[in-house]
Amino acid sequence: MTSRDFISEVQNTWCPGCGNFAIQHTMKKVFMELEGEGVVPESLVLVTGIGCHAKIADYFNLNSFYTLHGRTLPVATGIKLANRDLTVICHAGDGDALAEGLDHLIFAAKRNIDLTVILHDNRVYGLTTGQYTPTSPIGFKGRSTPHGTTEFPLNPLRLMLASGATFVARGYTRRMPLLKSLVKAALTHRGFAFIDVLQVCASYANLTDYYEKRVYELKGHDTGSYEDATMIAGEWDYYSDSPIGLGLIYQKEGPIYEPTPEKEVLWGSRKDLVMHVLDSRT
Ligand SMILES: Cc1ncc(C[n+]2csc(CCOP(=O)(O)OP(=O)(O)O)c2C)c(N)n1
Ligand code: SF4
Ligand SMILES: [Mg+2]
Repeated sequence: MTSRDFISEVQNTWCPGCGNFAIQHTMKKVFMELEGEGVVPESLVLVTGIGCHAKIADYFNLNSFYTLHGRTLPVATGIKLANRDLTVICHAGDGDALAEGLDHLIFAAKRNIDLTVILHDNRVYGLTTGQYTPTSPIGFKGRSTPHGTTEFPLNPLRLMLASGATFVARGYTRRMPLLKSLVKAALTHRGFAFIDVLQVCASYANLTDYYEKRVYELKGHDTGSYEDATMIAGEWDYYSDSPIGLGLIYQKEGPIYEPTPEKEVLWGSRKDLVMHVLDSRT
C-alpha cells in the first residue's frame, strides 16, 4: 500500500484545525512503517466508539468496526480473543471510554488484554456539540454547563495505572513525532496499552494556548517503576497550572488474558500464576 491507499475516499468532515487530523496522519505514518517491516495491513483492525474521533474508521482503508458509543472495548476484546493474530487498535473518545464505557475500559486494563487504546481526549463531547466530559476542566462552559462545571476532572492515566494497564503514556496532537513513537511502541507492546492523547478540539474546547505553555517531554524516569509512574501521572491534575509531562509513563510485562491453544477462553498464560496463588493458600 502507498500512503494514498491507506486513506479512504470518504469525505472528511472534521472541522478545520481539529486535532483528529494529527492523529490520523500519525497513524498513517505508523501503518506505513509497520508495512515496511512486513506487517500486512489486513492484520490491523480499528475499533471506534461514536463521536468525532470515531470517523477515523471511515477515513482509513483498513478493517474496522464502528461500534456503539461506549462499547469500543468489549468489541475490541472480542475481536482480539477470536483472532490473536490481529493487531487491534481502539480509537476511543473521552466521553466514549471514560463516561458511558468506563467499566469496559477498567476491565480491559485489569485483564491486560493485548490491544491498544488511543484516547482522543479532546475533553468535550465534540460530535454532540460541546457538552462536558469526565476530563473537562472544572469551570468548563459548554452546552450543558453554561455557567461552568463544578466537577473536578478525572485523571485517566492514574485510573489506568490503578486498573492494571501495562503501558501508559500521554501524547499531544501538536507534538506529532513524539505521538508517533508512542503509538509505535504501544502497538508493539504485548498487553494493554493506553495512550491519553490531548487532542485539540478547535470548535468546542481549544486548549492549545493552555497546553503550549505547560507541555514538556518526560525524560529519565524509571518507566518500570509503578510508584514513579503514579507520581508523574498525578503531577498535572487536568486543570491546574502544573507542567504536563508527555511521553511513556509506565511499561511492564505481565500475563495477558488470552484463550489457551485449545481455544478455551480464560487462563492462558495466567494458568501458572493462578496455580501458584492457589498452592500458596493450601
Ligand atoms: C449509546 C449512546 N449514548 C449516547 C449517544 C450520543 N452521543 C453520540 S456521540 C456522543 C459524544 C461523543 O463524545 P466523545 O466520546 O468524547 O467523542 P468526540 O465526539 O469528542 O470525539 C454522545 C453522547 C449515542 N449515540 N449512543
Ligand atoms: S467538533 Fe471538535 S473534535 Fe469534532 S471535528 Fe470539530 S474540532 Fe474536531
Ligand atoms: Mg471527546
